[in-house]
Amino acid sequence: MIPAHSRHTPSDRGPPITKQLELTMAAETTLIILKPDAVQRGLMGRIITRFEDKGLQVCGAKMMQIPMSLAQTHYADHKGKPFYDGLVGFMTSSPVLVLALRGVGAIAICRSMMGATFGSQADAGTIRGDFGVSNSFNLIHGSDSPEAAAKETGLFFREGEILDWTRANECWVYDLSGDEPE
Ligand code: IDP
Ligand code: MG
Repeated sequence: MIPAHSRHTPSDRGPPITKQLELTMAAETTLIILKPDAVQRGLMGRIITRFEDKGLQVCGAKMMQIPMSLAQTHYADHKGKPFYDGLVGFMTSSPVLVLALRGVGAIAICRSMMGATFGSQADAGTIRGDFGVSNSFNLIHGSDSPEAAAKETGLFFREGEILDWTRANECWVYDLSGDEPE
């Protein structure tokens, strides 16, 4: 139990540190990549806005051109499939924006916001459904499980590049009055 007199962060007058800790422990951090087509088509801002509007927190952001070796590691599960060479060629062809997004249930929330893999089949209202028609140029990657999220955030971000920070409006994004953030 943290004593009452030290429940506030020393550096500012932020929310009680016990509530921050509960939220940090309950939240997931997922890896999102805005793929070369999203960057080239000038869709970065609109896609990030969707995640921010939803209430997800940006904890890491990095623009990069993915080296071939990293693309191959990231998509290792797809090696041998007919689209694999095209996929790693596409992902390394032009800059991407890599994001670490945090929130309670962030992995599943981001996957549902992305929509089905093929732009031609993704529902209207999803990122892939609203911004694309192509099946291979499908704008966005998102981790599909807690194991994948841990592995992928470690592949794309170095120690210290994903930040723990508290949003000023956190207590209006989640109900923090109970034992768990809701
Ligand atoms: P996901 O991105 O929705 O998780 P995965 O099945 O993991 O979909 O495939 C990884 C990526 O490989 C897709 O996002 C897409 O860019 C590409 N891809 C998957 N299946 C095909 C295909 O049949 N043709 C072309 N590209 C594909
Ligand atoms: Mg996948």
